[in-house]
Amino acid sequence: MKTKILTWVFTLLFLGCQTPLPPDLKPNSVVPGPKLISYQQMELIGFIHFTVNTFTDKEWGYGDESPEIFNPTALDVDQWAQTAKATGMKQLILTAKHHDGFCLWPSQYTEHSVKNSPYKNGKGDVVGEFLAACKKYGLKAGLYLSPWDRNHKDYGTPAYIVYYKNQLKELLTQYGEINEIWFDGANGGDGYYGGANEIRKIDRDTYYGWKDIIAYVKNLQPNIKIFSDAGPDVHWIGNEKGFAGSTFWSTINTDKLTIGASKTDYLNSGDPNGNQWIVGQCDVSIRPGWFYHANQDSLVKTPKQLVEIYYKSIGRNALLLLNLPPDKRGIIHENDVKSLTEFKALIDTSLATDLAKGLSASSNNHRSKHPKFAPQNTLDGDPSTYWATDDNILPATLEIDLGQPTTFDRILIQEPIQLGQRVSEFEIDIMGVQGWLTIKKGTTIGYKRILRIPQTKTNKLRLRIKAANNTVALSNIGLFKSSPKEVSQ
Ligand code: FUL
Repeated sequence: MKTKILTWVFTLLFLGCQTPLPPDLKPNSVVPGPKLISYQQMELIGFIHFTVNTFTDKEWGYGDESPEIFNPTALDVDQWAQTAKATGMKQLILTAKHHDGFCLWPSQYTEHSVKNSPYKNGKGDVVGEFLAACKKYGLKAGLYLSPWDRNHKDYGTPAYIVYYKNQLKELLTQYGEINEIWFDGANGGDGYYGGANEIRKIDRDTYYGWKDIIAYVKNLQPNIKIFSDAGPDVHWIGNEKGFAGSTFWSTINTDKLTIGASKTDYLNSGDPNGNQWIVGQCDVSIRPGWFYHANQDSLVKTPKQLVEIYYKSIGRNALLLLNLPPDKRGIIHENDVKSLTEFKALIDTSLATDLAKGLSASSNNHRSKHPKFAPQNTLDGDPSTYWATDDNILPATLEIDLGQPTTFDRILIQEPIQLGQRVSEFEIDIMGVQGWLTIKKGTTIGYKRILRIPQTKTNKLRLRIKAANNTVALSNIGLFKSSPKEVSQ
C-alpha cells in the first residue's frame, strides 16, 4: 500500500514538473488560407506587356491594328523567364490580350490573333511558348485577359461576355496550371469595335457579371489567384508607382470595392476592420510606359529607383509586380536587364547578413512562459516559429541584446499571418548613452515590414508594440546594414 501511494505521489510530481500545454493563440476572424500565404511569399513577380502596341509604339491600341504588324524578329521567351529568374522573381504574368483585343494565342473565337500574323507564319502561340518557358525556369505563371476589348464587334452586348468566357476557357483549360489571372479595370469607351468606330459605355457594376466570371474561373482552375481592384484574392494597390501605403492592412472590406471603380486611397491602405484577406499587389513598369517604346530606352528606372520601390512594396507588406516590356525583337532590352541585375545585387547585399540572427532576445511577457512562444523564436530565422504574449498584454516589449556595439540601418519585422494581421502601432528604441532612445515609430507590420533608418550603432534594441487588435505575435526580426551603393547610386 505504502509503495502504491509513493508511486502515485511521484507520478503526480513528475506530471506537475512537465511544461503544461500552452493555451493556443486565437486566430483573428479574418486570416489568409495556405493558398494566399504561399502567394504572398513569392514577394517579387514580373509583368510582360507585349502585343501589337509594341509595334505601333502605342500604350492603348484602338483595336483596328492589322495582325500583320505583329512580327517580332527574335522573340525569346526563355530570355524573359531567365531575366525574371535572375532578378529573383517567382512568377511572370503575360498580357494574353490587352485592350486592343489582339490575342497572343491562336484563339478559335477570333481572327484577331497571332494565327494571322507573320510570327512563325501564323503557327506561333506566344501564350503557350511563354507558359512552357515559365515551367522550364521554375516560375509560376499568370495571364492578363483584358475585359475591355476595342476590337470585338460585340463589345458592350451580352454576346461579348460569351466570347470573353470562351477565351477564359481556352486559356484556363488548354495550358495546365495558371497561378493568377489579372483583370484590369480600364474601360476607356472609344474603339474600333468591328468597324463601328464609336464610343461604347458599359455599366461597370453589372456588365461583366463579375460574380459569375469569378465562379467560372475558379471552377476551371481551383487553385488560381484572381487579381482585380476588388480581389477576390489579390487587389490593386491604388497607384501605378509600385507604392503601398506606409500603413497597409491585408484585410479590406469587399462591400466597398468595385472592379474598375474602387477608391484608390482605400486600396492603398487596406482596412483594419476588413471582412476579407486580399493580398495587396503593387504594379509598376520599369519604364514610363507599360509597353516598349524605343524613345524610352534612356528612361529605364535606375537600380536606386527600383530599390525605393522594393522598400515601398515588399517592405510594406505587399507584393511587387514589376513590368518588363519586351521590345520589337521580342526580348527584354539590354538597358532593362542591366538595371535589374544591379537592383538585385543591391537588395541581395543589403539584406544578406542578418545581424540579429541567433542572438538572445527577452520580453516583458511570453505566453504561459512556454518555449513555443519564446521571444527567441523571432531570431531563429524560422518563419514558422513565433513569440507571443499572454492575452491583453500591451505594450508588448521585445529586447534584443546585440552583445556588442553593432551598426545597422534596416529593420525587418514579420507577423505570423496565419493568425491574422494584428499590430497597428509600434516603436523602436535603441540603448544610447543616456538610456533608451526612440528611433522609429510605425503602424502596421503584416507579412513583412522593412524599415529604413539612418545608420545606427547600439548594443541593445527594443521593439515596443503599443497597439494591436489581438494578442501580439511576431515571427521574425532582422537587422541589416545596407549596401553603401544603395544610397550613393
Ligand atoms: C491598366 C491598363 O490600362 C494599362 O495599359 C496596363 O495594362 C496596366 C497594368 O493596367 O489597367
